[in-house]
Order: sequence, then C-alpha cells, then structure tokens
Amino acid sequence: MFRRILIANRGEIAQRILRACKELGIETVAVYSEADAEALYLRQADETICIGPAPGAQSYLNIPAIISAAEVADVEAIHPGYGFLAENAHFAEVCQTCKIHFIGPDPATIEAVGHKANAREMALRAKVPVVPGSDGAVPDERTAVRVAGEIGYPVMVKAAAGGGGRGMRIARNEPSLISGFHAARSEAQSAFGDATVYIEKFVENPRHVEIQILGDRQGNVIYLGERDCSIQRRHQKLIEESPSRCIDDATRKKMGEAAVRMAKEAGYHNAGTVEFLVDKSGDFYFIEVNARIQVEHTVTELVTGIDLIKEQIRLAAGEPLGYGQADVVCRGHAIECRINAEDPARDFQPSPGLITTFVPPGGPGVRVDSHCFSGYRIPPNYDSMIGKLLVHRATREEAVATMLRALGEFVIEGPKTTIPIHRAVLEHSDFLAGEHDTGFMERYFSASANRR
Ligand code: MV4
Repeated sequence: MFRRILIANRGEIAQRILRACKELGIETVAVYSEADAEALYLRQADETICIGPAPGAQSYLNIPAIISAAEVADVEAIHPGYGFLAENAHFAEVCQTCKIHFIGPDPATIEAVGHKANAREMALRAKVPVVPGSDGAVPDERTAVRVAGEIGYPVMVKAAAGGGGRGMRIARNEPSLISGFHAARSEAQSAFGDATVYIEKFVENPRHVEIQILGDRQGNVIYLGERDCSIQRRHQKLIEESPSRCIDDATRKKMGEAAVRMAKEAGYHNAGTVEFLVDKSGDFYFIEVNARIQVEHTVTELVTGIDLIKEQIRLAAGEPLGYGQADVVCRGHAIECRINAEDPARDFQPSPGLITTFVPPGGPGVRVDSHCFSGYRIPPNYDSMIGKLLVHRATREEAVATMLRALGEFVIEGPKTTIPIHRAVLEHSDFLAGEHDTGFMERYFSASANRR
C-alpha cells in the first residue's frame, strides 16, 4: 500500500480523498492555487504546496507544477479527483514516466475510451448494445447524408473527442444535417482541437443511467449497480439516485454485465463509469465511458456500503478486488442533490463570494460532502458546487421525505443557491412518479417553460 499520496484537485473532492487517506493511514500532500489558500481541508493535510495562481490552467491543470510538487514532497501516487487532469492520458503517462502511480486506469485506456467513436466500436466488439449509427468517424458531408439516410432521421452528430454535450447537433432532416455536420465539426475543432465527428440515431427524451464498475490489475471487473442521472440542466447533473426507477432487475443485470464486458474490452482497471441511454420501451444503449471517479460516486457508496475512494487507492496499488459480484448487495434508496452557488432566478448564473452562515443538515440517513464553512469565500475561478447533500433510506418515498427535510435544515447565507430548485423537483408529480427523463428540467424549469 502507498505511504504518501498527492491530491491533484480542490474543493469537496480534495476533502473527500483526504478523508479516505486518513482512514487508510496514508500521508497526504494537498496542492492549492492562490485562490484556495484559505481552504480548511489544507489544515488536515500532512503537507501543502502552492502550485500557482488562481486560473486552472496555471494551477490544477499545470502538469509541470504538479509533478514538481509530487517529486519535492516524495509521494508514491497522485489522485486526480474529477475534472482538471482526471481524464488526461498525457498526464497519466507523465506520472508513469516519473514512477508515480496515477490513481486511475492506464493512459492507453483513458485515450481509447476518450475517443467516443472508438469507444463505440469497442462496445460493438464487446457485444454491448449501441445506438444505431456510423461505423466510426464520418469524414465528410456525403458520408453523413448517406449514414443518416440509412439509419433514418432524427440523428445526432457528435464530436468524437467530446462528451458532456459539447460539439453535438440534432438533425431532423437533410438540410439541418448538412449544417449541423459542419457546425459540430467546427465546434469540436475549437473546443477539443479535433474535428472528428460520428453519427447516431437520436433517442428522444432518454433516461440517463450509468453503471459504476471496479476493476483490478488482475483483470477482475465487477459492477456496483446503477445511478439514474436524468435530472440535468444544460448537461450539468442536478440530482442523481440509485436504484433507477426505469429499469427492472433483469435489465439491471444485463446492463451491469454489458458494462463489465465493455470494461474488459478496454483493459480497464480502477473505478469507472459506463453511461447508457434508456429509451421509452426500456431498451438501453451504450454512449460513453467515464475514466474517472465521478461527482455522484457517493450515491453508489450509500447503496453498496463500499468506499469507492479507498477502493481506487487499493486497486492503484495493485491489490486485487477482495470480493466478487455475488458479494455486492445494493440496499435501500439513495438520492444526491448537488448544491451550487448559482442564482436560479438569473438563469443559474454563478453566485460566488462570502458564505456568511453555513449550517449543514444532519440526523438519520443524511450525508453532506462539502469543503465549505461559515466565513468561506467561494472563489469565482472554478465550478460553483458548494457541496453534495445525500440521503439513504429504505425506500424512494422515504428518501424523498428525508431529502426535503434536510434541504429545509440547510442554512447557506451569502450566495444564492440551487436549494429551492431541488425542493421544486422533489415535489414535482413526474419526479415522484419516477416518470422524469432528460427533458424534465427543460420542460418545467427553463426560462421559456416559466413563460408558458
Ligand atoms: C444522445 C441523446 C440522444 N440520442 N445520443 C448528452 C451528453 C452526452 N453524454 C450524450 N448526450 C446525449 N446523447 C443519442 N443518440 C441525448 C443526449 C442528451 C442527454 C443525455 C444524457 C443526459 C442528459 C441529456 C440531455 C440532452 C441530451
């Protein structure tokens, strides 16, 4: 096992990784930008190193600064958290070259699944259902028109290097396909430096269901149930839950086994997520692999009782999974609300600045993962997440009741927050009935929906 780890991240996930290291008896090195010098979790680290000015590009994305810190502090491994360098194959390779363990999959695996057209082909090879679409990349307009004609409209043009919604266009007919093809290509070129696109049949208002997987370096892979992340706004998740209301036990097993086949095809080890779309008839289709720990990993921790950050560290150190698929039991129902410093009345504009009062909820079934405290100033430089509020209860109905109670207890004064939006979603009849899909937020909570 590692003696000392560097945490190449900030905010709640830096705090979360610190906690896991403490429990494992591993020394921690926390790096921080000039904007994060007052972070409270820095006091819990064994060593802290400033890696640069506030902008991410000069600090949390600054590979030379982070590697220098790791060498100076003499760590054996780096945990990248999520965002920043978490899915940067080049960074994972630099770590390898410097004989520092990267806590995540191999650089080649990150690279292979990061290219979405390539990941699609891997899924096909692994007999994982994919949305009907192109065989790999679509090089030109003529091919795009032919492929769309074959699979039938509507279709979606997607950036191969993309993910998270950028470089995507829906086309319902040939003229819009032609303009969408070029628009997606140029957006992909400027956002990712790679204009490659591919085409899929467009699934109308799908559910977003993802499978958590764990793999060891010995080739064992297991799945830890699913998370339903259908409550999103502009590709930002707001609420995640497990189990999903839109799949039955038979589908859950098929989806889990498909995710494991995909991971094995990719030579995946450590923690990862395989994302699927689920359509109205309950059929599921692979869309992407996320080669990192995700914000919402906590939902899976609650239903399985497995500490995913500790598992990531153990697996990166080369330890085998200590249990098999039959040992994984999902209990009860977990819900997570991401509380952001954003103003719902002003189109979710970021609302950084001083938190004058911060009183998190507690009591039975409640977990709060946050780095915030009364007197903390949220810097304007990074994402606006204040923290994650989670509940774990025997049933979905009880989980919703506990979440509403906990949201009511949560006092955050200073910035505007998304707490009122969470209350409204949790009280909505479609959400309570489990009938929500990825179109839910746009339908009921967008500016145009409010004018209707
Ligand atoms: C789709 C889709 C419909 N059909 N692909 C959005 C982000 C990226 N991860 C994939 N996304 C989608 N891909 C096909 N073939 C609809 C979406 C999508 C979506 C997916 C998951 C959660 C929220 C979403 C919101 C809008 C669109």
